[in-house]
Amino acid sequence: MNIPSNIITLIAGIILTMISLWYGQNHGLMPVAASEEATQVDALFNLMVTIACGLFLIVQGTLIFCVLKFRRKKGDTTDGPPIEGNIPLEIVWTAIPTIIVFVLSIYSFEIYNNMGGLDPMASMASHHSPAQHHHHEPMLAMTGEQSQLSLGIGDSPDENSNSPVYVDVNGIQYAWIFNYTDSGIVSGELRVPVKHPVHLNLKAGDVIHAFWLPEFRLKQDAIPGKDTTLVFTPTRIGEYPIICAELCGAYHGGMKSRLYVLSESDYEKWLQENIMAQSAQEANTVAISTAEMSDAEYLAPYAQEMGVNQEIITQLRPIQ
Ligand SMILES: [Cu+2]
Repeated sequence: MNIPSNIITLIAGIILTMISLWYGQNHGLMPVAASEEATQVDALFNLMVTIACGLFLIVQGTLIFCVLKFRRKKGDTTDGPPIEGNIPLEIVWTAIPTIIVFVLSIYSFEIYNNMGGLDPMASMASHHSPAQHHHHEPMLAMTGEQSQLSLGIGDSPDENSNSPVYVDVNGIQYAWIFNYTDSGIVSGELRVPVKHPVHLNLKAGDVIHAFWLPEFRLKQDAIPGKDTTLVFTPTRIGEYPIICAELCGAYHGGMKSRLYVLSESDYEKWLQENIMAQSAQEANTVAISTAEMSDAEYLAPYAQEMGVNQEIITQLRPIQ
């Protein structure tokens, strides 16, 4: 059997490429992708896995092939041939990694830009004014709160996108507190409607924390005294972990919360229920305020405890 070596090389190359392409799509290393951003990050990650798989097979394949093919024959005590340098080979193995690095850097830069990484100002400027979505005015033209510089991942302006949800996120040792700017709801868990852009404004109350959503492929630092932004669009209804990814103290490992992506109607329902619950709570707080109570109201719980008739207390007059 005498197959020309370049045919063998070609066949090996095809097999290697097919294995790499398959593994790049089927590595199973990532959790489910639950945001628009995740799809882009995964595309880059899959490309890197494909390349890494190909390189691994080439390097390890060559190594194993050489160990078997060029092993010392029995009784052979001669030296190997004195090979010194190979210019074309060196050019090839320098050029290929260079091209790979260029492709990956341009591609990842493109994705970062798509996700609004270079334009976090846009998300600040468009706060509560969707009409301005496409106007990237220079910083000097902005006034008031809009001039506040914010670092982070902004959004890619999209005319067809649904109305955004704005949430202030406060990271403290050891919890995340979510404050819905539009409805005033305060919660320890984040609930968002599916397919609506979510604008998070991150603050830290004590030390640096990091807001990490593995299923959304996003992570953003929460820095004391410096607001940061994170904008994403959930695409998949479900329950996902929120993890603090910055060692922030003794109970850093317990700084976890949940993110619930709800259908639009479920989200509306939750919003209404919580606005009602919150205003009922506020109403209760007012009633309990002792300054506004009559003496009878104030004494009622004590009287009951002491077995004093409610009617006697209503007879009480303030001392003149
Ligand atoms: Cu933390």
